Amino acid sequence: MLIFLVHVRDPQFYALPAKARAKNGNIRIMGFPPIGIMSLSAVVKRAGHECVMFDQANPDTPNEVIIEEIKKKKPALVGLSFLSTTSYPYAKILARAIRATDSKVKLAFGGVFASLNAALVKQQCPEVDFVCRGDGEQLLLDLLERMEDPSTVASLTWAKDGQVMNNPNRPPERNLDQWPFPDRESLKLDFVESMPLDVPAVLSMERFTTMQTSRGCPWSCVFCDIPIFNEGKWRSRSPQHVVEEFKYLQAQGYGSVYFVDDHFLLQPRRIETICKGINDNGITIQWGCEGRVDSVAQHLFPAMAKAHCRTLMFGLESGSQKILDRVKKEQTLEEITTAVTNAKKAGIEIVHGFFVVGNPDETVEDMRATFDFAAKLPLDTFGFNRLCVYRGTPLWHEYVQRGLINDAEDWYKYFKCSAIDPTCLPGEVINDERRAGLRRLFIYKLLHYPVQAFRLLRRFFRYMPARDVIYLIIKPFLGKRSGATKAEVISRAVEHGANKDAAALLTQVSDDRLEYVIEESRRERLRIQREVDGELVSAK
Ligand code: B12
Ligand code: SF4
Repeated sequence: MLIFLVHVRDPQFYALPAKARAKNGNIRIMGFPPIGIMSLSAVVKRAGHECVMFDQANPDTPNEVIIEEIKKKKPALVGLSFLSTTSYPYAKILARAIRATDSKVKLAFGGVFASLNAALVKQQCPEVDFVCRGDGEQLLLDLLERMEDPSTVASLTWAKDGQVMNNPNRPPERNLDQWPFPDRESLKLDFVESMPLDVPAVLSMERFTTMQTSRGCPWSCVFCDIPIFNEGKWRSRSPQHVVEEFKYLQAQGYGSVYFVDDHFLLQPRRIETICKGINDNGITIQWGCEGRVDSVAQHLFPAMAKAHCRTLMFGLESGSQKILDRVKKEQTLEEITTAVTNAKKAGIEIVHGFFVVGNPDETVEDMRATFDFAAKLPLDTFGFNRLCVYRGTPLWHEYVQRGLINDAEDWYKYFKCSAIDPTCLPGEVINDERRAGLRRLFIYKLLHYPVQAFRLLRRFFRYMPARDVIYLIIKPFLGKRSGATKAEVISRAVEHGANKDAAALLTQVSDDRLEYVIEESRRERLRIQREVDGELVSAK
């Protein structure tokens, strides 16, 4: 069977570098590769099917081209894969456009958002035949076998005689080693390593890819839906399987890998074996991962550094214990300090802290404590996102109970908590405090960690236009009216207020307006891209 798989992207989260072609002719993208569809492509191809992938980050394959290809090649199934609430509007529009031109082709949705809202998605998008919940590997194989009567395909939501059917869940697959490595060869795209942070910086132009060595997380922070998606379980590939993939990637010329695992640091023995395997096999790829600060694997940070772990990212969230407890993070300020210090002492080059501001019950003093705490930690980089609430999380349930959210009407909307929760500070106050906090933090870092600050700036200047680096540094000092640089607008300026607001608002636009709004924003993005390309050409 011929299957099309499309990774539906939210344009805020990738960019085309100015020199857009790699030596091998592939288009170069700053961002993460679509590992979800790449994993599925490898699985269906091994089973003897044909598979064509499309990634919406590729300017050569906009919706119109995908639809033309569907008309021409008549695939048996088109799978649309998307991650989050903010990409759902784009997926809806594409699904409807496909259905408008082909009434027969089978359409499937998959990914975290679709999984957690399957029945509602099926009702709102009747043009989509199947909503696939959770892991897709075995599910897709089963579906391809039983597409005409999918009543026995576990974890599938579909409709029979106008009734939405939720087939029972399949148990989370424990044997992840059975699946082939993702199909990274079939997309004409090369990804370069952009900084996986909320700044539009590139830290290396090495050929970059992602890997998933484990799935899930057994904690239950109130704002996170990972434990729900994975039924509170953590599952992993064997260290040998991970090292084999590293060997393969090294042979393919990759220089940098980021693990999309939710908590890589969970099992010490596994980490130790992976690090040993990397060294024993002469692998030189630099890699990065995320984990919790209460990890019992911290004695292995030196071994990780020796095995080329270059980036370690922690979900630190807040510098106020009261707020850490409120969001049920189950970690202490002491644990944060210890983990960050241990990682730096071990020689890990970039230690990053993810923080959230705009939490329930957070006061101005709590926010100030967060920035002052972050300033004193030996972190190399940091990001301060506004807290948002997603359907399915414990915080969502709390908001429904408190009457702040109407589950039936709001399920597909993306809210900053401060927009709906009166126990949060107002948005303006949060933004003002964040700007002031960043100013204090920058000054503190320059005075107390000059070498670290210098190294970071040197990295920025190496890969970004000088004016953008300067802008990035002075932005917090410019006050409220500072806009984005052009490079920021077209890049992963995730935390640029206006972009984030636009992404959030798009989830609240009525279905009739969606198409128009998305088309307008696509045009604007293209215009900016052309303008920037034009400027770069004339500068040469
Ligand atoms: C890497 C990552 C990113 C990266 C890269 C995204 C990319 N384009 O590849 C970056 C940093 C850009 C990012 C940004 C954001 N992310 Co993010 N991200 C992740 C992360 C950590 C891993 C995703 C991943 O690669 N998984 C590995 C692959 C193999 O899994 P998968 O894609 O889910 O696919 C599997 C199944 O879902 C299924 N499947 C998927 N598609 C299909 C299709 C079919 C037909 C079938 C049958 C099956 C199927 O099969 C696959 C194999 O089993 C997840 C957490 C997580 N564990 O999922 C959060 C996560 C998806 N992100 C999240 C969020 C909120 C965001 C942002 C909105 C953050 C923000 N506020 O700015 C943005 C929006 C991004 C967007 N809309 O595109 C949330 C989503 C919550 C929600 N309900 O909306 C998650 C769940 C994290 C969390 N709990 O907060 N993200
Ligand atoms: S530790 Fe991280 S992945 Fe686990 S529930 Fe909390 S935020 Fe989610």
